[in-house]
Amino acid sequence: MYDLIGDIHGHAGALERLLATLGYARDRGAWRHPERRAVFLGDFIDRGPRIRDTLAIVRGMTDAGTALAVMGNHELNALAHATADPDAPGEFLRRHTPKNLRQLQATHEQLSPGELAAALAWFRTLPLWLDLGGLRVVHACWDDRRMQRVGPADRPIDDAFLAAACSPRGDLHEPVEAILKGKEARLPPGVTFRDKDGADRTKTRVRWYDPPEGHSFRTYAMAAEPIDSDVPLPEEVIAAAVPYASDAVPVFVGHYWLSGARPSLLRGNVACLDWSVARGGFLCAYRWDGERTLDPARFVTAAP
Ligand SMILES: [Mn+2]
Repeated sequence: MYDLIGDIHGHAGALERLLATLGYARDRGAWRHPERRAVFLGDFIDRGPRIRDTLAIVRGMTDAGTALAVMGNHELNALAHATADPDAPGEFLRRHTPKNLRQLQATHEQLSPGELAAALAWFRTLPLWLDLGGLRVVHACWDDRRMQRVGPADRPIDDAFLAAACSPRGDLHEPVEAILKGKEARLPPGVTFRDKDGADRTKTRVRWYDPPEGHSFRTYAMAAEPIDSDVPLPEEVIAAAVPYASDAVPVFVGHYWLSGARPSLLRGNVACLDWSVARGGFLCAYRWDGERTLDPARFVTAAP
């Protein structure tokens, strides 16, 4: 059985406390549990104080076979940041703008060039999602239609894939963005909201798991993005939606910077385990024992 663990972002102390609470102990170089395996939902790097130790713990566990892990958007961004853009000589697939450099700043400060290169080589081995039979794992959004376009979840993350996925003109850009960053809807004219960084946004992340019919922007936006608009969703948002079936096996995601005193489910078979450990929240796990309907009593948390 599996213990799902949300976005860590360099908070190795919280990770060690969480693993200990879950019954894992360090033994022969890796954290292990006698009966269980951990599954990491991506976003290991950036922001937090102990990125090197976070990578050592997660990688030690995946190498030892005591954990699985999927790629987060921060890992994909780091790869794109370091990969030349074949269509723009001298440029990288992810441009080195001040905003993009800021996102990677803590990682660049804490890892030596050799450590960063080793981390990037490992990121290339991470699957984009995991279908484990009784449960599914993806960083931001499970969407069968887009996953079919991307190909097998363990396709090699080579430079050709990165160019197709990370260049806005690449033919895999739209599906990979949806899978690793979630789905967004452009807000009606004149409607904006202020995000946690103080920026005014003209798009909102949507509740991709729910059928969109009959919703307004207010009711279809993710809870962390309160949209003050009862305008119905436009046809193109409804047409592009691939909601997650309510009778499908549970799916676990990270990514969404949820906040609250304690974790809650998005739906009976959809759980987000990103409770903002890197911004005033906590690290969050879910102890899964095969249940088809998730149980909020199975969340386990650790303070940063
Ligand atoms: Mn994250």
